[in-house]
This record gives sequence, C-alpha cells and structure tokens, in this order.
Amino acid sequence: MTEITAPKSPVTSAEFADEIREQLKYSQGVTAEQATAADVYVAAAKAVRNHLADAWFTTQADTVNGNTKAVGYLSAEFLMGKQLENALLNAGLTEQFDEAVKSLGFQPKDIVDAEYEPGLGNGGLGRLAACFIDSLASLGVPAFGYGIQYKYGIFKQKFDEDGKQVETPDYWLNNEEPWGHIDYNRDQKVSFGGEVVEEDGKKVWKPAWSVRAVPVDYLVPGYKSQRVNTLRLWTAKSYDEFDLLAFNKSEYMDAVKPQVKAENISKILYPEDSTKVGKELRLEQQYFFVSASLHDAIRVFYPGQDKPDLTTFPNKITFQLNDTHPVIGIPELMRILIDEYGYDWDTAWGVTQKTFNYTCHTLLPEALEVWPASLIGELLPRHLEIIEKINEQFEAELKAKGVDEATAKDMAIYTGDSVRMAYLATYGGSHVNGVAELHSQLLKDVTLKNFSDAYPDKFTNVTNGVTPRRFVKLANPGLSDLITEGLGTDKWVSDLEMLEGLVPLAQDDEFVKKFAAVKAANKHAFVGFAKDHYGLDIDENTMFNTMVKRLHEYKRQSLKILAVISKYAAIKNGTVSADDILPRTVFFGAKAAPGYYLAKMTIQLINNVSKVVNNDPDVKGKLAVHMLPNYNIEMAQNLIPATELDEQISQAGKEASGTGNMKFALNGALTVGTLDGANVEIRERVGAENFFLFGMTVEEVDKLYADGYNPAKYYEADPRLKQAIDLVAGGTFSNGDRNAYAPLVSDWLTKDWFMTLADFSAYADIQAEIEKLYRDPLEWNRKAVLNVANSGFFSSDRSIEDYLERIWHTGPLA
Ligand code: Z15
Repeated sequence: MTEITAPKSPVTSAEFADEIREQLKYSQGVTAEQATAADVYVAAAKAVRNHLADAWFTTQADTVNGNTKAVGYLSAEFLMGKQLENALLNAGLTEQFDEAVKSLGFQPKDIVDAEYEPGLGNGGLGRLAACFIDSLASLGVPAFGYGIQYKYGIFKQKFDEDGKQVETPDYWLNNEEPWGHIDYNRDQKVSFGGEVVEEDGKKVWKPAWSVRAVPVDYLVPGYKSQRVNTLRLWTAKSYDEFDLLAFNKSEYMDAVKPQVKAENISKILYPEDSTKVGKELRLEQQYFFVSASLHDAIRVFYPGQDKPDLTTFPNKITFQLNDTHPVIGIPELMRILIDEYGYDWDTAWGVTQKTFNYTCHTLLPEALEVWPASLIGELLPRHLEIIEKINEQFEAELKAKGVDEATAKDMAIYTGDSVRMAYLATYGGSHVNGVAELHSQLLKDVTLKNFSDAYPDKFTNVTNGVTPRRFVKLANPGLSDLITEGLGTDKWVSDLEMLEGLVPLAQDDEFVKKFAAVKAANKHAFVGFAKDHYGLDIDENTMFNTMVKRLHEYKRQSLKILAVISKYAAIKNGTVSADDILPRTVFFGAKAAPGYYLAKMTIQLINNVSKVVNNDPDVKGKLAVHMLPNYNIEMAQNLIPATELDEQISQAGKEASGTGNMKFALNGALTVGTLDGANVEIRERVGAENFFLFGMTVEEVDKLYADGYNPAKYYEADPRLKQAIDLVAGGTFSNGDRNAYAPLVSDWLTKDWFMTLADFSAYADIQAEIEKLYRDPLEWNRKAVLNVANSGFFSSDRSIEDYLERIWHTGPLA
C-alpha cells in the first residue's frame, strides 16, 4: 500500500479533492470515476488522517520528553461512534471536505454514512471512555486510551415477528477500516497458566501458554488543541508455535488449536452491561489488555532501557481503572516490578499504589466483579500469590488502624474462595471516585463504607460529562448555530459553561421561537431518518418522548410501558375526551443482554404494545409507540436533538450517574426523572421548575424495603395501574395468549425489586403537568432553552479538569 506523506494543513477544497483522488488511485486502486461512496469514505478518512499525522507525532514526542505526567485510561470498552466527521471537525477540514466530495460528484452525507459504526462498548461506561479521551486531547493533556480491539463489537439487534430480540454478530472489520494502524513491531507477549516454582529462593512463574498482543493505534484528535493522542487497542495473535508432537501424529487440526485459543481472546465483546459474567475468557481478556498496556507504557517512557528506574513510573503516567475490569493491573504491576525488574515488595507496592486510581460506576452489588480464586489460580497463579500477600498486608494495616476483626473480615480482598476486585482496587490505588455526587456519597455510606471509614481521604467524586463536540456541535448543527448566534462566538464548543450566557435569552421570545424552530427541524429530520432506516411513518406534530438506554430492570422501562398502556386504555375507554389528549410519539431504544430473561421479555412487550397501539384506529394521531432497533451512537446523534421529553426514571439509588440525561438536557429536551444519579445535579443546575421530578427518594426506597415491600398493594390501589397490568396479563398484547408475559406479570406483582409499582402513581400523575406545559409552546421552549443554558457543567472537559485536579495531579502539555 502506498502511503501519501502528510500534507500541510489547512488546504483548499480543491487540494483536498486532489488528496482524495490520490488516495483513491494509489491506495484504493480505483479512479475517481470508478469510486463509490464507500471508496470515497475510505479515501477521505486516509486523507484526513494524514493531516493529523504530524500533530500525532509531536504529541507523542512531547508526551515522552515533556515534564507533564501522562494519563493512561484503562478500559475494556471504548464506544467511539463513527470517526470521519469528528476527525474532520478537529482537523479543521469540514468545509473543504464538503466541497471536495461535491466536486467528485457525491453528497457529503452519503460519504459520512458509508462509515460502519465501531461498537466496541455496551453503553454508558464505554461511551464515557470515548468522551474522556476526546476531552483529554482537546485539553492538550498527554493521554493513552488502552483497550481491546474486539473482532466483534456489541451485537446488532433485530426483532423477530413475535417482537423478540434477535442478536446478530457485529463483524465490523468486514470492510476496510481506515482509522486503525496495526503496529506489529510494538507487540507484547502475554502469558497464562502454568505454575510458580522456587528458584534460588525466588518465585518464578512458568506459564503454560502465551499470546501475542499487537497494538492497533487510533488517532484521538483534540478540538482546536493541535494535539493528537493515541487510543491503543490490542488484538490477540498467536505465536507460530505449532505443537509438533500433534503435528507429527498428523493431527494437523489439533496442532492449530492453541492458535485458535489465542486469537479467541480478542474475538468478542461481552454483551453484558452492569451485570457480572464470571467467565474465564473474560478474565483472559482483562489480563491480556492490561498486561500489554503496562508493558507498553514502560516501553514508551523508558525507551531502549534495560534497567529503567521504575520508581519514577508514577511520575510518568497515572493509570485510571475504568470500573473493576482492569483491576488485575494492580497485581500485574507488582509482578512486573518484582519478578521482571527485581524490586523488593515494599518498593513495588509504593509504586503500584501511586500509579493506579479506580472509578466505580455502579451501586449494584452484582456488577462488582468477584473472581473465584480457583480461576485466578489456574490462569494467573503468580498473581493469586501476590493478591494473597496484598491481602495479608492489608489485614495487618487494618489491625494497626484499630479496625475490629469482624469488619476486617468483611473487607477482605481475598476470602480464600474468591477475590473482590473492587476492594483490591480501593486498597491498591490512591483514589476512588464515584461518577455523580449522589453516587459517590452512597459509595461512602453504603457500598464501600468500611473502606471510606478506614481511608476517608481516598474517596472523591467526579461527576460524569459528555463531549460537546460530538453530542452538540456534530449532532445538532442547527442548535449549535443558534447558540453561536446567541453568544456571538463559537468558543462555547471548548468552554461549555459559556452556555450560561444564554440564560437572559430565555426571556427573549424571538430567541425562544428560533430555538423551537430548530427543534421542529430536528424532529422533521428524524422523521426522515426513521423512514429511511426503519420504514416508519412518524407524525412530527406530536410530542417526541424518548427513553433510550440499555434494558435493565433498575432503569424501569417497565414503568414507562405501563404508563403508555394505561394511557392507551384511557383513550380506548373514553376515560379521557379526545380534546384532552396530547398527541405523543414514544420512542424506545434498548439492547438487552442476550441471557437477561426479563429484560428480553420487556422488549417483546414494548414491541407488541407498539403493534397494537400503532394499528388501532381509535388512537391514531394521539398515541404512537416505537421500539427502534439497534440503538447505537448514530441513532443517539439523530434522536437526541429531536427529542422534547426525555425519560430518566430509574429507581432512586440505582443509576450511578447516567450520561444520556446530560446529552438530552444539552440538546434542549426536558427531563422527567427521579432523584437518581446525575439527575440530581441536572435538576439543581437547570432549576427545579424546569425539570419534571417524581418518585421516591433513596431514603423513601430504603424505608419501604425495611417496612416490607408488597407490590400487589399498589396494583390494587391505583385503577390505572391495575388496568394496565390486567391488559398485559389478559393477552391484549399477545393475541389473547395469557401466558406470554406471565413471568413479567408475576415479577411485578410479587417481587418488583425496583419498585416500579410503588412509583407508578406519581409517574402517571406528573404526565398531566407535562402535557399542560407542552400545550404552551413558548413556555415549554423557554424551559428547554434554560436546560441548554444551564447544562454547560456536564461537559466531559469539566469532568477531565476535575480528574486532573483531584486525582491525576497533572495537566496539559506546555
Ligand atoms: C456501565 O455502562 C455502567 C456501569 C457499570 O458498572 C457497567 Cl459494568 C457498565 C454505567 C452506569 O450504569 C451509568 O449510570 C453511568 O453513567 C455510566 O456507567 C458511566 O459512568
């Protein structure tokens, strides 16, 4: 392949068109005349990548040679979304690109759409990692994202005739992927299994098998920062070590088994989001990318040194552990320092503790990983020994602190049977943070209370954020132009708190009407998108009401669908008069983990409610429900700007933060939500009068549990709820089959772990308030403008600044 040397940026559109032609001819092997949109996409991607190359090399050199500590963001997921538009924006080539592709006879949108979305994450956690590396680069902070280049990303979701979710593999590398640079010469060896033996009084790990970790580098360009950081995703290759014995016995197929096993490690992303999967392959994945990344950082920061002084390692780079997934990095760094470089335990421990910090993203006990000791022992025997020793040291430390024995036992990192990764991370690093104020408080008060009591200074909060580049500037150009007009500058894109300058404009009716026109245009555009992608006919003169996120019981999609059913029933019964009905279109988007039975049944129910409601002439023009398939970043970028009412209705105390809530507020949707996660802070900032609050608080939830929760009581007490559940149980949404949703109905009436029924009445009641306001477009849109104006805090740039100040203690390159 011929690589074109990097041209000087900026260029004219004619020059950029020539660069695309060059790429087409010499790299793609097609002429401009032969080229399809898919060809032009690849060529344009390579052309823009070349424009970023010089800044990438200088950033790398400055990262190593400068006096600024770098950040290593260790994450099993990076949910990046499509790259081309973002790269163009940050390279300052958007206009040149538009003109250039037009001159080649294409529409810019068709070229951008030709990119296949990389789905290397499940949901909030993976998308947060993507927002964070964007902000790090935009702030000029030297940083590496470290993760896995899965061959298969998050599954593609379809629905069958019965409305059931069907998962199909996401083979995203089927076509040329122009962004990643595979670098065979910067590989790392990662070993597994075997045993630990003593040699000359030293522990020596004799692994049974090894995998070759090969990095694939993605450029992470900053917005107007002239900096380009690196996202290094590891792919697993086998060493060509044939089992000659098997080969000699002419068992050729058996001889390649180890190769297959090695390459399986980076084959597929686990599709569970905040539910634990204690699978061996998952632990292999975790160790694979973490071990490769730590060795890579040593290679980068101590180039060519056989005996580097690794006591300086924490001054070179600080590693953030994104949830418990990379926590095996703590014993791995200990092992590297002791076994590979000969440091003593105490020195190694000092370095390790200084190097790592841990972000917890959950309050659900089932999402905190706990590995069976037997599994770690089999796969990583040396690490298990190190973990045992860390635990011994930890117990001694607790004793010295005067922690009583029972409490110390509860805090054990290693119980004899299992290893608790969240505890290992809390002890093994310098800082622990939650992802919203309420979440961080609950970590201290409940989930990690004993740790917070013993190490109060370790705990801090960093409220999540989202990148304004992708989720406002690119997703919502209409609003972006209006903001720039209102503020008289476009500097808000990298300084989002400037949105506050819009507050006075919320009192300017002309400005509010312009905002309303942007929203209407976005709704219109989404109608086109939904027609193209899903063949749907959507009425744009209805309220667009959206609930998009992973399907999980605690997020309570059930609450929303029961309210929709109740509304449907009321229209059918004539309980509400036609005049009183506010026309609404309800959008759901959600993937369920393939093994999550009740979640999948909820999807099926939503699909079948959709079928019944949308085909019922009695409610036509008043109520429509759509379960949009395959919710992903692209859909988010199209749907969020078109949404007027956003649903954030999790049970209080269960959603750690939420980040969709921030994207919606920034795009001028109003939120109906509980006092959970970052909703609390959003409401504080946008103003209680601009947020539809309902439902129990954390304290009320706790009290109700303590008093004994009986969901059936709520079913009996609210006729709207009873009617909705009865319709589900009675077969209205299953062609009369009363068994179709029996497990779901029975769960609601007898368990209802997340108290959907208890919050139903409050949720149904607040709809009247919502609809009343919506009937006054000027007042609704005034509140929407205030949501935009007061949400600048929720930029991931601000989150990163908080990390820099409270946790990483570093900053931008000079
Ligand atoms: C995930 O997406 C989140 C937490 C997890 O523990 C896992 Cl395994 C996956 C989410 C939280 O549910 C959400 O509240 C938060 O906003 C997001 O992480 C980013 O912090």
